[in-house]
Amino acid sequence: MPELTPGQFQLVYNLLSLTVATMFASGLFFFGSRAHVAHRYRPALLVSAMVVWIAGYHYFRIFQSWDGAYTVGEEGNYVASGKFFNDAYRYADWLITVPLLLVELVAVMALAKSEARPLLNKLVIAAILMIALGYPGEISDNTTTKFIWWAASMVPFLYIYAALFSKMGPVIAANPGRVGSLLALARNVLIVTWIFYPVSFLAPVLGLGGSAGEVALQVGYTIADITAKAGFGVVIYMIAAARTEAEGGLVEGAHPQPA
Ligand SMILES: *C/C=C(C)/C=C/C=C(C)/C=C/C1=C(C)CCCC1(C)C
Repeated sequence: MPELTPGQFQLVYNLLSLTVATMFASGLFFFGSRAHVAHRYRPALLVSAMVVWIAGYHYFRIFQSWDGAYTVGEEGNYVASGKFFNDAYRYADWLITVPLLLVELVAVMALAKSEARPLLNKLVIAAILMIALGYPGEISDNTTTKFIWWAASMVPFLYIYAALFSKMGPVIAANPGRVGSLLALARNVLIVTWIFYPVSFLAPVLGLGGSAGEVALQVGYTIADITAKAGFGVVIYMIAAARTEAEGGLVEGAHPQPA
């Protein structure tokens, strides 16, 4: 772990702490919002809640690990304590949450089962490959090794982008109005926020060495996670609500009244 100034250490420390709070709070919102959408879209909100709760747990562990990995040195700077900083929590988290984010998106696309299944299978396999191929590069200190695994991981990454464009285009076109524009927003939020990951991955090798590289990587991944999980979940909720309204609102009997 590179030596950090107090400001650098605290920036990451506070951001990790804020992320724990954001993830748990948004999970409560997604869970509670299920009652406002039609039955068909409730699983999408449940999955949104699961994603941010899983991430909240992992952020809590990353926060503890970050705190433990540093100690205050003689000159007041933060130096490695000798305890291991476990960055693998991120990859373990992504391995579960990235496929679930794709489940959320496909669920609100409201495709026929015969179309949704094969699409989801392809996306999930690509997502798992993308993360598994990135990990050996993440833990390597060798620039060439990092670039090789980065390039390998970019293949399934770009495949996911291509698949989303080709599959979502017709669905967006078939839903003029609010539902279509929200679906386009969900796709754009995904596409923009996911770019942060391969870029942050490269921060330590693209001129940002040492402490600045480590801080840029932690800040980049964390901001991306908040937007790609909590922010994305809000858009998924908006789509589910707009679809519910377009389909005639909550049907009678969805909320059984006490006799
Ligand atoms: C909530 C977590 C999300 C949405 C994580 C997404 C992660 C990626 C899109 C990661 C992509 C990577 C590459 C395309 C190349 C370098 C290695 C990765 C795994 C950082």
